[in-house]
Amino acid sequence: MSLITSDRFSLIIGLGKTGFACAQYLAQQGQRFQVADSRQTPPYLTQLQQQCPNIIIHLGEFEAALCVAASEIILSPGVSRQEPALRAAIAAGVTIRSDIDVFAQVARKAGVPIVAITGSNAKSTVTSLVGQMAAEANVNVAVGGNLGDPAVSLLDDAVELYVMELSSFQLESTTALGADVACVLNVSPDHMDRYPNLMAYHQAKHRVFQACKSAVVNADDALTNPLVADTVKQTRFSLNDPDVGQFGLRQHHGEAWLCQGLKTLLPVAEMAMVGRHNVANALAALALGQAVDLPMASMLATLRLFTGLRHRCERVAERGQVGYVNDSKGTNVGATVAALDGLAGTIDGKIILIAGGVGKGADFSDLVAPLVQCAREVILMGQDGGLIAETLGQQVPNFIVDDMAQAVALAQTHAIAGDLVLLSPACASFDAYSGFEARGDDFTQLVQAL
Ligand code: UMA
Ligand code: ADP
Repeated sequence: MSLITSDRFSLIIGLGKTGFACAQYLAQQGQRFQVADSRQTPPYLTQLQQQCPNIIIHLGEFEAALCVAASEIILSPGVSRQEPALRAAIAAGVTIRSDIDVFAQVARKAGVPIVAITGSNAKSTVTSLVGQMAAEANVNVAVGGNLGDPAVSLLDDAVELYVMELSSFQLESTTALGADVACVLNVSPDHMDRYPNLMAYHQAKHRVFQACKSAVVNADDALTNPLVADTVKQTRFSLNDPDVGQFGLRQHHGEAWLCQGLKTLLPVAEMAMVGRHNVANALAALALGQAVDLPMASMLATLRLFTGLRHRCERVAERGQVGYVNDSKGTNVGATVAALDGLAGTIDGKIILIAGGVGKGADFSDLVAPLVQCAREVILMGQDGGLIAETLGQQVPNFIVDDMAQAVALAQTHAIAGDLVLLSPACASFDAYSGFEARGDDFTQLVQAL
C-alpha cells in the first residue's frame, strides 16, 4: 500500500509566477511533486533548479501519460483545460486544481476570511481599494492573486484577512472556494480566444460564488447575479437610488452622494478617484468591506485618499489645454467603453482615442455608439488596429499609424483646447510590449516630452 502511495505525485503545470509559488509551497510542506511547462525556458526555471535541485522538471509539449500518472494536477492560469494532455487527465479522473484552490483550502482551515473579487473589469482597482481600506483599519491584510502576488505565496499565520483578485482562468479549476464574501463586479466579453462563447466565460467567473457565505451584486449588470441559495446574504450596489441596506447614489442638497439605503455616506466630489465607473468601484468596495466588518468611517476615509492605480484612467499631462490620460489597462472593449463613458462628462471638448493591439478575438462593435457620442477621432495601431478601423468604418473618423510615437504626435496635431487624448486600447499589448505597464509608460514618456 505504502509503495503505491509513494509513487503518487502532484504535477504542477506551468512554471511562471504561479507554478513557482506552488512549487515553493509544496516543497515547504514536504510533498512529492513534479513540474511541467510547455516552454523550453520557462520564466522560473533557474530559480526552481536552484531552490529544489531534486525536483523533476518536464519541458516541451505536455505529455498525456505524465498528466494521467499524477495524483493531482495544479494548473497555472495561463494553460487551458482544453490542452489534449489535460483532457486526457480529466477523462482519467485526475483532480485538476488551481493555485487558488490550494490557497483557499489552507486559508479556510485557518479560519481566515477571504474576500474574492472577479469581473471583466475593475478587479485590480477594487481589490487594491478593499486592501487599503483593511490596512487603514489596522487589519493585517494580504492582497494579491491575479493582481500580481500568487495567492499561495501570501499564506502566513499572521494574516487576518485575504483580499483576492481572481481571474476566470484561475476560477476554471477552483472548486468550493468558500469565500466570506464574493463578487463578480461586471461581465463583458474578454478572452474570447480562450472561451468558445460568453456563456462559458460567464460560467467560469461565477465559480467565485461556490460555497460563499455572502455575495455582493452589481444591480446595474444582470450578468453578475449569483445562483446561490436564498440563505446566502446578498448586498447590491448600483449607480441609482439604493433600496434599504443596499449601496447606491443619491442626490442630497444638490450633489451626488454615496449612500447606503437612506443613509448618506460621502459626497462623490470628496472621493479621490475620478470618473463615473470609479463611483461604482467605490460602492462595490464599501459593500465588500462591510461584509467582512471593516468600519464604515475608516472605509470612507480611504475613499478620500485612494487616487486609483497607475495605467487606469491616470491623468499624466496637460499640454495646451489638452488633457492626456493613460488607461493602458483598458485591455478589452468593456473597459474602453467604461473609460469613454466615465471621462466624457468631465471635459468640455471631445476625446481622441488611441486604441489597438491584440484583440483576443473580440467583437469591437460596442465601441461605435460611445465613440460616435464623444470622440473627435480614433487613432489605431497594432495587430488588430485594422480590424477596429473596419468596425468603425465611416461612423467615426479614424487613422492607422505604425506605433505609439506616431499616435501621440498625430493626436497632438489634431487636438483642440478642451479635448482629452485617451490611451485605452481595448486590446492586450503583447504584439508590441512586454505588458500593459510598458505600453502605458511609453505613452506617458512620449506625452510628457511634448
Ligand atoms: N504558458 C505556456 N506554457 C506553460 C505555462 C504557461 O506557454 O506551460 C504561457 C501561458 O499561455 C501564458 C504565459 O505563459 O501566456 C503565462 O502563464 P502562467 O500561467 O505561467 O502565468 P503566471 O506567471 O503564473 O501569472 C499568472 C497570471 N497570468 C495569467 O493568467 C496569464 C497573472 O495574471 C497573475 O498575476 C499571476 O498568475 C499571479 O496570480 C496576469 C494576467 O494577464 C496579470 N491575467 C489575465 C488578465 O488579467 O486578464 C487573466
Ligand atoms: P482588471 O483588473 O479587471 O483589469 P482594473 O482595475 O485594472 O481592472 O481596470 C481595468 C480597466 O477597466 C480600467 O483601465 C478602466 O478602463 C476599466 N474600468 C474601471 N472600472 C470599471 C468599471 N466599473 N466598469 C467597467 N470598466 C471599468
